[in-house]
Amino acid sequence: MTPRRIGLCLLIAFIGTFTTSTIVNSLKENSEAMVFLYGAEREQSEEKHTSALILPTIITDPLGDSNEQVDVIEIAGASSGAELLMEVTFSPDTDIVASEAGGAILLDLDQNSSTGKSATEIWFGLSTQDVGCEFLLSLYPDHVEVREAEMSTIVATLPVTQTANALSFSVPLSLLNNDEGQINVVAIIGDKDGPTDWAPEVGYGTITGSYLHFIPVIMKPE
Ligand SMILES: [Ca+2]
Ligand SMILES: [Ca+2]
Ligand SMILES: [Ca+2]
Repeated sequence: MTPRRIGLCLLIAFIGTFTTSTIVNSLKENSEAMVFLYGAEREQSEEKHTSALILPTIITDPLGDSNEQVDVIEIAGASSGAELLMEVTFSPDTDIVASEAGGAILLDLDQNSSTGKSATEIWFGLSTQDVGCEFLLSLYPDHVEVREAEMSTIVATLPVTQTANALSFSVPLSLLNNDEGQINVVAIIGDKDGPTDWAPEVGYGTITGSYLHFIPVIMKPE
């Protein structure tokens, strides 16, 4: 007999109505009950979905490749129609507060490395980090500064949510030249004394502009 599906619900929510901390905290607290996907709906399956994708991973970086204490391992990000949402995850032994972990996140809004500032023009970026950034984010444990890249002018200071080994935040796209949300990204991560890790060291990660959806949570009968 074909298993009867129960508990099928489809909630499509524009994330712009939530704050980042609400999203992240809610998803972490409800990871067993909620599947959070970004962009196009993925194929439904007969399996019970138990894993939660909080934000899509756009950059992974090796664990243990930093000579210093601050070691980034993942950057996740997505955009809704109104906001850029990001989360920077550090190694479990990174002490975010003691190290004053943070860094510079370079945003290539037009996805064109020949426009804007190159990574080498921004705080010890690498020549192999292939962006031309129009904006950058100066990340600290408790806040993030949105800077226009050309003159490094601060256009806004926004709150950061800190968890055990990650920092997350949201930036209204209205602060980023009303970008449509497709953005190439590289990061120069560091501590209070300087850079300690780069992500990625070659190329870039890409945030894809689309709406965020809650999609069906399908559960089999026990
Ligand atoms: Ca690393
Ligand atoms: Ca550019
Ligand atoms: Ca764009």
